[in-house]
Amino acid sequence: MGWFERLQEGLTKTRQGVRDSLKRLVGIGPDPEVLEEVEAALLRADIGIHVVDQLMERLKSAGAQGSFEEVLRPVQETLLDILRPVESNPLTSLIQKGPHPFILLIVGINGVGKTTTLAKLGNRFRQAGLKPLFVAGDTFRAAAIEQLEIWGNRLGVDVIRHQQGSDSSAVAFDGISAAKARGVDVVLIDTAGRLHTKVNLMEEIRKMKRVIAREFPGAPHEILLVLDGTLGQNALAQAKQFHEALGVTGLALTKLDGTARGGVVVAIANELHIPVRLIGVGEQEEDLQDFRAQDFVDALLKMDD
Ligand SMILES: Nc1nc2c(ncn2[C@@H]2O[C@H](COP(=O)(O)OP(=O)(O)O)[C@@H](O)[C@H]2O)c(=O)[nH]1
Ligand SMILES: [Mg+2]
Repeated sequence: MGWFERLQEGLTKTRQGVRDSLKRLVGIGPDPEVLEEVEAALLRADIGIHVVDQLMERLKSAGAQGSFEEVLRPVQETLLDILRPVESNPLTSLIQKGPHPFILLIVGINGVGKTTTLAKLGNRFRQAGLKPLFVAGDTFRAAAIEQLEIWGNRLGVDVIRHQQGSDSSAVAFDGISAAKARGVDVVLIDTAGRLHTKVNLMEEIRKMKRVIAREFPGAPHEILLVLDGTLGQNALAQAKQFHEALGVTGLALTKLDGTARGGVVVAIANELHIPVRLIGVGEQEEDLQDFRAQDFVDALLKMDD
């Protein structure tokens, strides 16, 4: 199955609910009862209350529609208007044109897919002819360091690591020194994501940021926040928190292959306007795609039937 099919399959429930309710608008115009159903279905799609309000305004003023395509059109247009501005150039081309080495810090809470996304990115950069370096900045758990080493071995990417429990800023510092010495093009720095000491976590990453900037002025060049697409509105809350604390420059939405809640991408785009760089659609190294607004809206609304 291709990535688009997987995304489309992941969004099946969301799409069916929205489509079934919208279909009832065909031929009858803005009937209040049907509109209420549409509103409920849109809310369940996790695109967020503000976007639902925008859509409802457009649907109410649309008048009677002769076909399903006509009913769908304003919905598609509204979603595209929100998602197009957060589409970005592929990270690979930003790195090829950008500072050297390009330093990328990956942040997010535990279990969202940071380490996996980092590995997938490393794989992709290598395929584009770039030389990546992994830095095991999640020093909190021994398993996290090991996980990154396994990926490094599998992909043939060097890993800079310290012992478990050591200072994450120190390993970031070493990573950058190593990158300069070894002619690395892009440094991917993993971080911890434990939640029970949230304030400390943000402090720790802020410190990493400072140490990185001291060692390489202007860096980190990208602070990539990884969000788990299955978390729905919780992902939006996390995005706000991380953005406020760290100044996020890009987003990766993971697990869109298995979720009914992927519509949250729309809510996040509408509220935070942070470029959405990537979507994760599986657990393997090739299961990472550049975010494309049109593809996403198609997966959210279109069906082959
Ligand atoms: N289905 C699916 N699973 C994913 C995706 N990204 C990551 N995972 C899985 O999510 C789990 C946690 O990932 P990990 O990278 O260790 O998260 P971290 O704690 O943020 O570093 C692992 O089992 C991954 O294989 C994705 O796009 N789709
Ligand atoms: Mg991890």
